[in-house]
Amino acid sequence: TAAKAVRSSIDLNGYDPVQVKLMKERCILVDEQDNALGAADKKTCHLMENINKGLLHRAFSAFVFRPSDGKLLLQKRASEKITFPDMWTNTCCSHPLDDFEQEKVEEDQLGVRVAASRKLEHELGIPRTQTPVEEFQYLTRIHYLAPSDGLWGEHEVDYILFLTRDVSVTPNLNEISDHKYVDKAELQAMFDDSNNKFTPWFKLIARDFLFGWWDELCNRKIDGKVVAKRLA
Ligand code: DMA
Ligand code: MN
Repeated sequence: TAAKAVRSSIDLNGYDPVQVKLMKERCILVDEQDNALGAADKKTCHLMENINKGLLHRAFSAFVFRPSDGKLLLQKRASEKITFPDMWTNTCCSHPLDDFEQEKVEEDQLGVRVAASRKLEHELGIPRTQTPVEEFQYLTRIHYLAPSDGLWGEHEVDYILFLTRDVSVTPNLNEISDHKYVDKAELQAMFDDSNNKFTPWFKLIARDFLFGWWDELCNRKIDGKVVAKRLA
């Protein structure tokens, strides 16, 4: 199997010790049809050497929108991150883990929903009560590959989840160095400013899904809240 062909002997000295520990998390390996094949640690999954041999794992990208104005919550990845540091990206990305029984459940995308709720709390300090798993709207899955710095990269089947909810943010500074809410024009202005760096998956998802979503947002307000649903 793919897992046998890979190695994980890269030296992690010199990286942030908290992030190094997180490299022991066990991701769910999948084939290109998202069939689960087993598990491998996060370090193994994110080495380009292994990715180039076809190693692929399951992930999610969560997008949290503010009900009052439909703005999207962005985060800037901390300098401590081993992959894609210091880049602006969507609210939260990570992986459902083989370490937790619940996060392996595929029915109704339960595993990735639970993982999204867990990581929104870990990275942004959003209490799990504010991210009920059934409220995430599942859009689609995308298969993509993106190098980070030569050594590291991503190769994932990525579940895209939208959530429209008021949330309280208490940043975990080991994970995120900044956060902000943006509307479509504000995000476009950020993209146009070459001083800003963005993760490759966020640029891709923004182009293919997010701008269209904002275009189709029903801006009619009910009880003072934007109805964040796609128009029929
Ligand atoms: C990995 O994100 C998932 C995607 C969709 C790129 P990440 O690097 O933020 O995950 P983690 O912080 O758990 O390593
Ligand atoms: Mn990954």
